[in-house]
Amino acid sequence: MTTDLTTLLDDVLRRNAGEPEFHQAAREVFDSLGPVIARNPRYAEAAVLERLCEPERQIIFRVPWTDDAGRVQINRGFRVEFNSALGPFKGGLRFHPTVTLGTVKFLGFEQIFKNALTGLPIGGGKGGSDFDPKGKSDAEVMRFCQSFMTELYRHLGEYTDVPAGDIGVGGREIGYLFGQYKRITNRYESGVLTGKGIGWGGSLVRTEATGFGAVVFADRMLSTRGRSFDGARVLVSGSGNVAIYAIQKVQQLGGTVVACSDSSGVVYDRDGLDLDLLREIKEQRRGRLSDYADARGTASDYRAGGDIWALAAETTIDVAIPCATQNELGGDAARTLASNGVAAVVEGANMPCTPEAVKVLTAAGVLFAPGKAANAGGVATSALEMQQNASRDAWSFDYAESRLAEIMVGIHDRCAETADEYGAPGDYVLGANIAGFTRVADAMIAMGVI
Ligand code: NDP
Ligand code: 2IT
Repeated sequence: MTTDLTTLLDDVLRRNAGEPEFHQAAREVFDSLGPVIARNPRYAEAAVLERLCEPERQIIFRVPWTDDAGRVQINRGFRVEFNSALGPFKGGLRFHPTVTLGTVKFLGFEQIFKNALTGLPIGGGKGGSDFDPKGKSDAEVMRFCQSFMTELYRHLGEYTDVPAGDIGVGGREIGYLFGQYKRITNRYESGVLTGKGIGWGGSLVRTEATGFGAVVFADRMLSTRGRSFDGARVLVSGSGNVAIYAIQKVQQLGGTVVACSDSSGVVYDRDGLDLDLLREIKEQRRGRLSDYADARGTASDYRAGGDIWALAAETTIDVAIPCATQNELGGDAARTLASNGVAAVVEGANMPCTPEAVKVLTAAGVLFAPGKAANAGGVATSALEMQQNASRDAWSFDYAESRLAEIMVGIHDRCAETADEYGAPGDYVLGANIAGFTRVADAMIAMGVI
């Protein structure tokens, strides 16, 4: 990193004290940008990076709601509208007890570059709450979502800010949020939220998009080394939206996913996971992986509190796809994967690999795809949902999936070509950061100092 960039990063860290995840995301981007700023002094002259690191608007609000026992509960709501140079703020909402402003800022910052990489007209933002949907009744979730939207609606709009799901926010929550927005504004403004139900403005393939897209990206990346998913053995961490559809696409491409996880444990099915059963338990019953293992009997080995990546030392693994949460794959796990012949690690989640893990993997020659490139299929398909809403149209599954695949291959190739152009072939982190940054930076410069 140049001295100028180091000074600038120090300033960002100082101005955003106590936000370690945001620091981590910013540092990774700064680490990549030296060469592009050296080649284009106008980026420094226009203070593009300083502006990029300062969200356009940050909203923090109280969310009061009443639980089923009649007690008043208070949560905190966030929306960080980070950058709208390329389009309306776009990014998911996360409901999880660990959510802080720093979490939302890291996710919003990543989202700027991710959305730019899709080539679609979407800016970057993120939101959420420290509300924990686990163990809550549908009625409690509804009351929480209604209260959350009663405050947030004034900041949203199909041309302003368009949220979607993330951890803890799926079709049920988007339905309640959309209903309250519609009620308050008296507008059927379909394009104000994405991830809607298929019968009322949603897009086919949005549910599958992040997991499918990550595997399409991985497949393209493996092909650069003459490999594929056919016959591959794969680990997918998590067992939520992204994990489930990553598993499905790996299976469709002829691979076997032998394990997945949740925050309580790991299931290891040496001959491959039963996806129908997994979906029934997670999507229909909102159950735990321990329930899956109970239903699967001897075909499944459940390890409470286990570490999914340690399985690479026990059985052959070709590809690892972390799809749970940030910093879930650290240096030790990376060493286990690298020393046991894993060919590729592909981030389905946002920033699941620690900086040390990324260093270990790349030093060992393991292909590594950063989340902002590999998991962009979700938000890209959200933009396709907005496109369908704007034209009052509904595409077929096959057409939407073909658009997704085309976008993912495009992102892969843009990252790979950018890495080549900057003398770092195979460095997808550098390629993603520079390609995403350039698109946003050029738009910001064109629009003047705003
Ligand atoms: P879900 O809520 O559907 O699933 C999250 C999964 O990750 C669950 O299995 C959950 O287990 C597990 N998990 C969450 N936190 C932890 C933790 N601290 N330790 C271990 N496991 C954990 O979320 P998504 O699948 O939508 O999101 C997963 C990741 O993908 C996130 O990083 C998200 O930001 C990212 N992402 C999501 C997109 C989307 O379209 N949904 C798009 C792009 C990225 P448990 O049930 O026990 O909590
Ligand atoms: O991290 C992400 O890209 C998402 N959670 C999806 C965002 C979206 O607007 O579809």
